[in-house]
Amino acid sequence: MGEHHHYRVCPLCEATCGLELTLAAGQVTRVRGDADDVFSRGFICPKGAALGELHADPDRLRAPHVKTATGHVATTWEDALARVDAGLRGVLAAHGRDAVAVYLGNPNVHTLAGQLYVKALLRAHPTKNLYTASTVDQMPRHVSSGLLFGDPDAITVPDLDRADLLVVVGANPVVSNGSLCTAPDFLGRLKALRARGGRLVVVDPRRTRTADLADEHLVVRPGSDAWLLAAIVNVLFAEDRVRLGALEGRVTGVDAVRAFAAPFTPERVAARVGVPAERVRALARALSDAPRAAVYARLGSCTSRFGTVANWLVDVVNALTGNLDREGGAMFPRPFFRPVRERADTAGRGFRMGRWSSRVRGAAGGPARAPGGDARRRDRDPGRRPGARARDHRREPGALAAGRRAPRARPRGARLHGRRRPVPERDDAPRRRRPAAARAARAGAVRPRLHGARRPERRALRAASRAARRRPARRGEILLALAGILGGAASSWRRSPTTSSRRPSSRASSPPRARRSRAWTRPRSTRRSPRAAAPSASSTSCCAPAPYGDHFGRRPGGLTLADVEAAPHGVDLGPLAPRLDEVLQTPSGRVELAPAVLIAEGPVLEHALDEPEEPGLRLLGRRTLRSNNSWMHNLPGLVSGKPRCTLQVHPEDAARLGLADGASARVTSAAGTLSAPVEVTDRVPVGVVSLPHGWGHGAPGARLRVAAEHAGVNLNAVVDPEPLDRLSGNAVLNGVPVTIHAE
Ligand SMILES: Nc1nc2c(c(=O)[nH]1)N[C@H]1C(S)=C(S)[C@@H](COP(=O)(O)OP(=O)(O)OC[C@H]3O[C@@H](n4cnc5c(=O)[nH]c(N)nc54)[C@H](O)[C@@H]3O)O[C@H]1N2
Ligand SMILES: Nc1nc2c(c(=O)[nH]1)N[C@H]1C(S)=C(S)[C@@H](COP(=O)(O)OP(=O)(O)OC[C@H]3O[C@@H](n4cnc5c(=O)[nH]c(N)nc54)[C@H](O)[C@@H]3O)O[C@H]1N2
Ligand code: SF4
Ligand SMILES: [Mo]
Repeated sequence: MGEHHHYRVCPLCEATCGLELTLAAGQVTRVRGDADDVFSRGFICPKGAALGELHADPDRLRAPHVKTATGHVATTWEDALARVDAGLRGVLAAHGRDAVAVYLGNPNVHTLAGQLYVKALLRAHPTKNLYTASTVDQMPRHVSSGLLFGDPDAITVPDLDRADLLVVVGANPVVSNGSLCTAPDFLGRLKALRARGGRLVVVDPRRTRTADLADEHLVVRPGSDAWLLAAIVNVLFAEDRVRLGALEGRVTGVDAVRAFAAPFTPERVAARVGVPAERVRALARALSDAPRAAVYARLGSCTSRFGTVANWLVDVVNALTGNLDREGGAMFPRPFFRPVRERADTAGRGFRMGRWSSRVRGAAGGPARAPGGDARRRDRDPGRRPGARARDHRREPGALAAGRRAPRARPRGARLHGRRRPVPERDDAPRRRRPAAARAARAGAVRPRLHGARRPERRALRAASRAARRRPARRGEILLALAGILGGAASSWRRSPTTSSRRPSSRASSPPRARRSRAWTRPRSTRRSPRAAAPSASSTSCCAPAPYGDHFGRRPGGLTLADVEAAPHGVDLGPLAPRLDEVLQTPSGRVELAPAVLIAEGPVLEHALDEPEEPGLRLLGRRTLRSNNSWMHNLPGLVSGKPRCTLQVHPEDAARLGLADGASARVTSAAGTLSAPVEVTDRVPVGVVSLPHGWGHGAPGARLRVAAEHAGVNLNAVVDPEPLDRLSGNAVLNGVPVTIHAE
């Protein structure tokens, strides 16, 4: 049998690299970067290259499992869904829809099915108790964007390919491949920046691989970004360096920002930030002098107590230096799937915060509008609650999870093990779901893989579909079936999930197995493919009504799905362009640089400067090139080599604490304790230790044989779930105070 090549988009991370898959005899025999891909140009990382191995992993679950007295047992999807239906129906009837919480894990945002059908599920089941990985990740960014621009999804990305100065705060894109900045081959782009005479500054407590590349590395104390950025703003005003550029007249609140920053002189914050005042001042001057500069902040800036303040100040600095919405600065990408809004001016409804608080512990809700939500449906959009507190729902009657490994993803996740769960949960099932790329390549099961880079640094639109679409992707079917169940459409999901919410079945009371109910697993010509479903599941998700689309023929020359399908290596939509007026939805119709809730944080931030720091070392997480949060650890090709789940300790701390390289250390925090092997290294500064997250595969019942041999420990066993970023409810995952003892 001959070889076939298929072009797909890697579903593992935001870089969205184009892949060339080689198939022979139904097996993926090779995965390479697609050299002709308009966006990634052949780049691939070790995880993408391992997709074939992931596809073939014998431990990957290929069927749903139900929990029995003797452990988890494989079953059919019909049976699994019938049980979910039976279990949830009772809970919904007795306690109402808020009794069923939903947790959405990270992979949902990397597949077409996730993007389309999760929306359908949430619309069918608008529970207040929605938890997502966003609140252990990027919620501060959404809140600050909501307040500044009126849209929590209006997230600026650095224009990497044209910037002269890039300041990276709390991100390690050389390893993570970038986040909230879709840019395949981030490393290559950073090298290109330097090669054209640009400068790279990295702000990170650890000497990361990105820091290795930088012209300057500011080794900050964990959790201190808000002070550093406030001091930069302070210098911009004090030295009369504020230049709004094209933003002149389109911004409110400049004076309030000046007053906010007044107390935070570089001298005042130096000790707390851990960087001498002169270097802070020099960075502010460099940002103001550079022809085109961008501050880019990510995970490390979000997972701290002042995460929202820090993320707000990032765009404040971008605005005050004239770099917001400017080429080479911090720009707004134009996603292919958002509708074009016809409107007379830039004013909108703005953004409200926290509508409810948790019934269980009074935790603040997330923003009123869920990221990814559509402005027009604000009132029905359930918003998000702190993922760090999802475990509160174990005390409540129902919980449903999609695409998550929450126990390892959330603070104190370890505690979830062994808890009784009310329904056979989906999170047990998908431990090794087929990667979309490899899966899409299976002959006969190909569906369009429309992939518009989520927040592209350069926009690209790609479809990877060659064959006719015979049936919806399994992922989509499952999500629609769950939507049918949760939407109270009785058992109609058995007939056809795509229509279930409109056609409740009258046979709901008959025993599930007695019915002929395999329609949803069997392709039918009447069934709609994701492509056909797209306009109804989400009117924004098909290319026709979207910004580049032909608007069903009304805009000749616009893109059609056929154009996209005819370009297996992608359609290049050109470089980023200024588009602030399209983005703004604030009540004033301007960039509201000084939202009251953020200005009110000034005294809190100032007071915190003088608070004595908690004693102990500070624990940081880290990502490694061959992991993807909690997964990819069951692949021999990725997990072999030096142990990666090590506790990095600076040589001076190691000597002081009597810790030898390779020996075991006990790490204790207010939340818990764990043991890990020590790696003595100056990649971490004195006073800071680091352990990667996503490990701890030795839990009873786990059936990942390779991962179990390299189990590692779960960092989140010692991450305290109590502290949250006040304004966004984001978990404080980094800078955890710990004590360490040799064992
Ligand atoms: N290989 C790999 N790639 C991944 C992932 C993975 O697990 N593995 N995960 C994916 C996901 S879900 C995401 S969200 C992205 C995240 O991608 P990034 O945002 O690049 O996140 P990290 O690589 O964790 O880098 C965060 C950095 O912040 C630093 N840091 C910690 N605390 C502070 C602080 O208070 N201030 C400052 N300035 N820095 C701090 C840490 O030392 C770390 O180097 O990566 C994605 N890509
Ligand atoms: N201490 C600490 N904790 C962290 C972080 C940190 O930096 N430090 N990072 C946080 C971040 S940024 C994030 S995003 C979260 C991630 O938290 P989660 O999203 O909960 O974790 P992942 O490991 O990405 O979980 C992915 C799971 O989904 C499965 N999966 C893959 N594809 C599919 C699919 O198509 N369908 C379904 N149903 N399942 C699928 C995978 O096999 C895996 O089990 O972790 C957070 N936790
Ligand atoms: S960088 Fe991300 S998208 Fe690219 S190959 Fe690696 S995992 Fe896949
Ligand atoms: Mo994430």
